[in-house]
Amino acid sequence: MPNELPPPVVGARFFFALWLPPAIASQLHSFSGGVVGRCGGRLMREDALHITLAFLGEVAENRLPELHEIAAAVELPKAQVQLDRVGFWNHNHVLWAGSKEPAPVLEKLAADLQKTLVEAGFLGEVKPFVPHVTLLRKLLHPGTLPEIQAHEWTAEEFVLARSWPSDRGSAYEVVARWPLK
Ligand code: 3AM
Repeated sequence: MPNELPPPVVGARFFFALWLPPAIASQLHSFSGGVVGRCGGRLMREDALHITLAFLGEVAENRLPELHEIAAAVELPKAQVQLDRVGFWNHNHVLWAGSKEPAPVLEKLAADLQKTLVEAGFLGEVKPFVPHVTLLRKLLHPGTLPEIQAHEWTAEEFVLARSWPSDRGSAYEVVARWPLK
């Protein structure tokens, strides 16, 4: 079914992403819940777990059809994704899951998509890409970083998602999907 334009949400910020398969999201969410119990932090919702490929910020309503056209025209390969390590960023207090060795095809996916978005004026520049899934926010002291069981899957689609502030932190919604070739 073709992607339809969603009803607007005021202040929504858009991004392209790979959404996690539900079974892997569930396991990572349980794992993260254990970390919150020991160390605090704010748990990401299980159905919001994703790998951001390109963050666009607010997009003018009248440019959304163009964004959809660009995404539909992009020929990107399916990507093998491996989540086999946990990391912590001090600067934003985020605990994340990522890859010890990110697959080059995954890095190319983000780079190609960002390049197309720069050419179309949706992005100012191609940003360095560190494939990761944010698990917890507002974590002050992670202690010794725990090991995770390795998870792997083949991403067969990428999505356009939007987020907006809500009472319980950011709300996330997938608004459109396109297959990887
Ligand atoms: O995938 P993660 O969780 O690392 O932090 C936001 C989230 O990243 C990030 O976009 C993703 C989807 O919301 N984000 C939010 N504001 C941003 C900004 N101004 C941003 N990334 C870059 N610049």
